[in-house]
Amino acid sequence: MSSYTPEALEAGRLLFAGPIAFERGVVAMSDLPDANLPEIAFAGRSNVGKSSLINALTGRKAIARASADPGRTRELNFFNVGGRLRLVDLPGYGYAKAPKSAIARWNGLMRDYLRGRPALKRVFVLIDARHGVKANDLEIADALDKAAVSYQAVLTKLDKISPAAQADAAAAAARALAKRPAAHPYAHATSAEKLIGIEALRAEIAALAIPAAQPI
Ligand SMILES: Nc1nc2c(ncn2[C@@H]2O[C@H](COP(=O)(O)OP(=O)(O)O)[C@@H](O)[C@H]2O)c(=O)[nH]1
Ligand SMILES: [Mg+2]
Repeated sequence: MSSYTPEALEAGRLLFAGPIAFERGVVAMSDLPDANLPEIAFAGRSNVGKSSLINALTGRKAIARASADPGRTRELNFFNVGGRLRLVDLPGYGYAKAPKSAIARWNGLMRDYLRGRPALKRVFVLIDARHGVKANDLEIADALDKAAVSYQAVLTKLDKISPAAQADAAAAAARALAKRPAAHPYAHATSAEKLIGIEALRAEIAALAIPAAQPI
């Protein structure tokens, strides 16, 4: 477990209480916004809960379109949080209702982004609490280790497993990534539906943002 000071939790609350806007959907590396803010990306299998988690963090119901139809997110979607950082909703990997050539193109774009983006400060690798770390999560972890991009497991849909299983699931996810060079040792555990673990994740994110402007 990891704990956050009241100051860190307040910094997280304040960051997400301010203005947040969808900035752009990117389909090619040439469309990326200027790398003038830290970026935090959300990666994970289709349907793992990426868009729902971004909605929960921002407290806005549909800023990132969540969908029961897996694989609908085909772009890198950038959200500007108070001019202090960007959240990036990545295309889901795994199942998608699309031709193989299109899937290969999104995967290529995602890999190029993950490998070659100096502004990228952390990748949250979302893991369904019911299913644990899968082979394609480990492929992403391998790519991030190679590129020396810091990443961290975030369990989703915690409400779908029993309270007794919840602590074990987080520990198992952390264990599955342990000893990998770029992996963060602590796994977050969240539910977008029941708003579990959201304050802690906001605090984690706020620590990576550029500092808030001080009132004069
Ligand atoms: N019970 C539960 N369902 C969730 C949670 N997060 C997402 N879902 C559901 O899982 C499905 C996929 O979510 P979505 O955010 O679109 O996944 P994405 O494809 O990774 O962006 C939707 O039906 C969501 O309502 C959660 O924390 N708890
Ligand atoms: Mg989505």
